[in-house]
Amino acid sequence: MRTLIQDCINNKSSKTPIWLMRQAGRYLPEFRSIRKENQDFIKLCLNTKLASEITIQPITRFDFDAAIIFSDILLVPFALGQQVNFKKDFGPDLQKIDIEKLNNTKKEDFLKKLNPVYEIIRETKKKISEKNKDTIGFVGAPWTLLLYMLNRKSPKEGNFNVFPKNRDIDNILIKLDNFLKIHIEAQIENGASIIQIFDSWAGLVPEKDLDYFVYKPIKSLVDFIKKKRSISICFPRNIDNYKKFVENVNPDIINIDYNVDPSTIRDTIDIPVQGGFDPKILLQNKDIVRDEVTKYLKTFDQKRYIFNLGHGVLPDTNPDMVKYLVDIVRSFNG
Ligand code: 1CP
Repeated sequence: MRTLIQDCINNKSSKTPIWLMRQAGRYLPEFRSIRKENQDFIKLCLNTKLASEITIQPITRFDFDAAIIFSDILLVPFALGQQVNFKKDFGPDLQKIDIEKLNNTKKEDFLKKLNPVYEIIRETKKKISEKNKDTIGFVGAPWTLLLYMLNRKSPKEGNFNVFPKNRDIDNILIKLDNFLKIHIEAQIENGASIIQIFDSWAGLVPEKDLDYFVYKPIKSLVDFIKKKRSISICFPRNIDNYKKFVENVNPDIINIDYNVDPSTIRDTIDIPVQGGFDPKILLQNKDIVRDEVTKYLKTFDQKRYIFNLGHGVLPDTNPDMVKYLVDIVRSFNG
């Protein structure tokens, strides 16, 4: 049976599906209580029982149309031999890259390290099997992973050094392409019906380098997902020109950020669109939320649109507001 998202992108339903990036996360008290007892974030992502429970938490509360696996894009550098710590009030802290280790990583060892992720997908599928919802697996795009691997911390607030294109970079990108495909394939084989590719730092790439760092590497993954008969969603966050991205990469669904004008997107892009709603609006009062959500939905009325945010749910968001949001979206056209 097709899910609501699949019906939406095939033009078979006028109902707007909804799920939210970071729907499993710090705004939920039930997540925070597990997190408090599990200080090591990577370990938590690899704990089959807890990670599948966290994945389901927002489904139980809000009945979203898709469950995104509780995991992280930085598990790939971790499985390629680079140590990753998540430090409180700092973010990810990566050990210096060891090219030798990267070059010597074997497929079997990589898959063994990430095997809990695939079990989490199977567990999640089992738990929502009666609900006809999508299970979303994901990866970080090569550029965003490369950036974390070389910068060793978040590049937010200009906190990063530009690096030159050279043979080392070429080599890392080739390795990432290879191992991301292995990770994508295993997620699909274990039950992920959609793969979202997060290029969170695409906005930092200069126009002249977009082809090398963004379009080509992501297109390679999107083509692979197509070959596996799964669905791809791309989120090249803060990129200047989404239309050009879509023309070059041709994903099934494009996720937009909240800095772009949604009506321009609607008028210039023909493929299904996801997201875009500013997560900060959910910190306002209910009247504002209702007006803004309704305005957003009207912009995409009659179009193939999946409601989501232009970035993740903020930690200070009141879960009651998320419930309110879901009710507005569901009553808009149902
Ligand atoms: O309790 C905590 O401190 C952990 C916070 C947290 C969570 C809940 C992190 C640390 N990662 C996650 C889960 C996560 N990460 C998901 C789960 C599924 C869901 O959406 O519910 C997903 C899809 C991600 C993906 C991810 N991780 C991205 C891409 C999306 C984005 O936010 O731009 C990125 C960049 C990361 C790296 C990461 N993970 C966590 C942090 C603090 C960061 C760094 C962010 C930064 O550089 O500012």
